[in-house]
Amino acid sequence: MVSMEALAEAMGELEEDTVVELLEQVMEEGGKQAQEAMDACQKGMDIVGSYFEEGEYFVSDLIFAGDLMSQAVGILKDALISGDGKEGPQTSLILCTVQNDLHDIGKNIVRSMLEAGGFHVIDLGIDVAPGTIVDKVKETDVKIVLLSGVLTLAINSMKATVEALKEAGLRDYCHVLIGGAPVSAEYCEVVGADAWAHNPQTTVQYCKEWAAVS
Ligand code: B12
Repeated sequence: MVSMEALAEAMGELEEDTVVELLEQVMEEGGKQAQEAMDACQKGMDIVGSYFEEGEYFVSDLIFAGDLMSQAVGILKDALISGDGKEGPQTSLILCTVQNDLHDIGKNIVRSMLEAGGFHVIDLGIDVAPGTIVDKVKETDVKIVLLSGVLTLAINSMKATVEALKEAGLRDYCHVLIGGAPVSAEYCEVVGADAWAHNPQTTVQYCKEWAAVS
């Protein structure tokens, strides 16, 4: 069994070899600890964030941490994602990281989970302006829009996106789900979204419910 404390610590200290070794051990042991390992990696990212705030780490360390986190997701992916994607509703939906935010590791995890759940994900990428999202909703006629954001200021961009959907007369026809580290029930109300989630599994549940009624 892999020690999750050791994994979180190695991630926080950016010890790449140890992180890879521990994650490979999780997979060699059948992947049962994959979700726990994912959570430990995220704890490690919080440690990285604290070091950054304290001035001990720099932007270059954040870049390295991002690469290491992507590598971790790559190793754990097969054990994290269940389902062959064929049983899902095959509904199309839009997913992106909102304007002014360049963080996409969490968004990419959500995308993988949704695809495994049978959804067709139209991924608009990062730093996506409200107008671009509105145009894509019009063009594709999707009924589900998922907004990701990791920076606190992403909340403003999410709110601007919901307002742009309203102005375009589209808000009543599509469900909006927001996710990412700063998101909460309170922010969900501020943004004017239908729901919020941190957990990709909950996201798939919401989307399945909405796909069934749209
Ligand atoms: C890696 C990293 C970066 C990398 C990102 C690389 C990449 N490709 O994404 C780079 C180097 C680009 C970066 C840049 C910056 N970063 Co940065 N970064 C991080 C770090 C260390 C990890 C983020 C991460 O990937 N976490 C792991 C993923 C898996 O977690 P997650 O995104 O939360 O996603 C999960 C859930 O939230 C959820 N989820 C995510 N999206 C969605 C969407 C939906 C719809 C749903 C339902 C769920 C969901 O599912 C995921 C899986 O569980 C964090 C620290 C931290 N504690 O997270 C800081 C952090 C986010 N960064 C921070 C800062 C300040 C910056 C910079 C401003 C630094 C600078 N001075 O330049 C820039 C901003 C650039 C910009 N405009 O966006 C701050 C943000 C502070 C704040 N509150 O706003 C943090 C918190 C660090 C800190 N403590 O100071 N960063």
